[in-house]
Amino acid sequence: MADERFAFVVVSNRLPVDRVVAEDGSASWKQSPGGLVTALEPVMRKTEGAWVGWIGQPEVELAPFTHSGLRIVPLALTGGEVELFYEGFSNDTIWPLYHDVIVPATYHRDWWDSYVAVNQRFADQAAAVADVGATVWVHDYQLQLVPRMLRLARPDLVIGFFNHIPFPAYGLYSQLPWRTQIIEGLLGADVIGFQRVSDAGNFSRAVRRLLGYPTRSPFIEVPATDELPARRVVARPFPISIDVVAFEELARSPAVQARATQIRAELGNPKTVILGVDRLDYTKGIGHRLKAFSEILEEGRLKVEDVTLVQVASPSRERVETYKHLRDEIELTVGRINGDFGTIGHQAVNYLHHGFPREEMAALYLAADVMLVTALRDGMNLVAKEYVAARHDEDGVLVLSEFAGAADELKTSLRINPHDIDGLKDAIMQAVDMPRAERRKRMRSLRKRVRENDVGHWSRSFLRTLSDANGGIDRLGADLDPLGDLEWTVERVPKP
Ligand code: GDG
Repeated sequence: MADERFAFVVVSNRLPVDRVVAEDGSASWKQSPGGLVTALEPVMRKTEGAWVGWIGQPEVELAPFTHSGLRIVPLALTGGEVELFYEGFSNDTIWPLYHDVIVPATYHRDWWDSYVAVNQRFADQAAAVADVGATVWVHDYQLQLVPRMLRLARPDLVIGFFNHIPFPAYGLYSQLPWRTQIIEGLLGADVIGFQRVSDAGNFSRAVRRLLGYPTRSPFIEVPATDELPARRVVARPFPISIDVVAFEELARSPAVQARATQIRAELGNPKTVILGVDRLDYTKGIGHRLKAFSEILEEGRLKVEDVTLVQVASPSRERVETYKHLRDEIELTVGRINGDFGTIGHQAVNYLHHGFPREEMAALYLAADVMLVTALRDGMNLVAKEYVAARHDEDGVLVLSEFAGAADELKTSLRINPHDIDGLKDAIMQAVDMPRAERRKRMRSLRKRVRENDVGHWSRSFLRTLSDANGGIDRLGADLDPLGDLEWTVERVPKP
């Protein structure tokens, strides 16, 4: 491994494979189902790329290995680092701050020190495996310092960064004691990608306010310092998506369709099935949705015999205190609603606190007349896109929060403000009562949009922008989409 070098390196906190330890203690690897792997797989294979990341368990040191043709370079984290860098700074400082402080962000200097140290290790590992002039694509909020660290170590590299979560308005961002270091860290990249136009705008404003660099969207002019020459950085939106074809295929399979029918039957064949699918996270607005649903039942606008809300809340960050409280709160509310409105044969809310295979998710989407996405803040929300991709029958109604990135694209959904409980209730009723012709019309146009921008398009347009930012040399030799996508174009402007 010592001299293995790659032309394309992806760096993310978690690796795209999960380590499964059997009862006899033997370990094997399973590819995690995320769309990111699917999107990057063609480029990874073509370039024989490598993926640097953590395996998700503390204190496990592993040598690099190959899994289904992907070169995996694991990076070990100690128990202390998991606590300070991951659960602390990443998930209890940056995550709440970047999601508009729905819960207060916690600032601890020792968490920050660990964040710096771990980011440096990720950067060192990436620098060690990247070939001369390689393209390195760094992902997400856990690794915001890596682009600059990498550039200082390896000025020859082409560096991209994609932020999967929102970037907050300056009024909130300015709370962060290390706000300048983070901005400088990100500006080490050639291209910084965000989910929404507003996220890219918030970032450029933070650069102007904190560093005073000139910006002319999508460009940021970074002046020369003692350490680095002057550079032009691109900061713009690239709305992420899913593998639409694969998801639709799954939903079309006879087994999944049969399972969808069976799910409805198991629920007692109510007139309406409403569905929520989320990681159990305070950003997803699960409490708001439950409140709206219980008031609808209370006011008699729907009867428990006619409607069931299925809420999948997959376990998430269970060691972080805020998440423990959230779980208690949600489960108390579900219990109250079922106690108040349930009958012997009918449960108002079918609450499922566990993860499911993808086949079951697809069957749930097909079984649901109404899909509720009520996020208070969400980078994109892939669940909304999966629901649309699954509905090859052109039926079903998507109720979608305007605070989810997906709302920018999915304009014929019923868009709601989840804080406006009356508005949310009205939208749920509109969805329940919507005539078939209108459902079909709206779903058709959602499906057109989702098909136009699938995850392959997303990754190709990011990599195309990255190669354009470097004088248009397609060093990956990959088959990249031309730009001109999604209401957003980047002029080809020569580097200063
Ligand atoms: C972050 C950003 C952004 C959920 N439960 C199960 C399961 N899931 C799958 C869904 C979907 C994914 O997890 C969740 O994606 P989201 O986009 O909804 O949310 P985050 O996890 O918060 O993701 C988000 C995303 O990054 C990508 O950039 O959109 O805004 O927060 O694919 O289907 N999958 C299976 N079983 C479950 O129980 N198999």
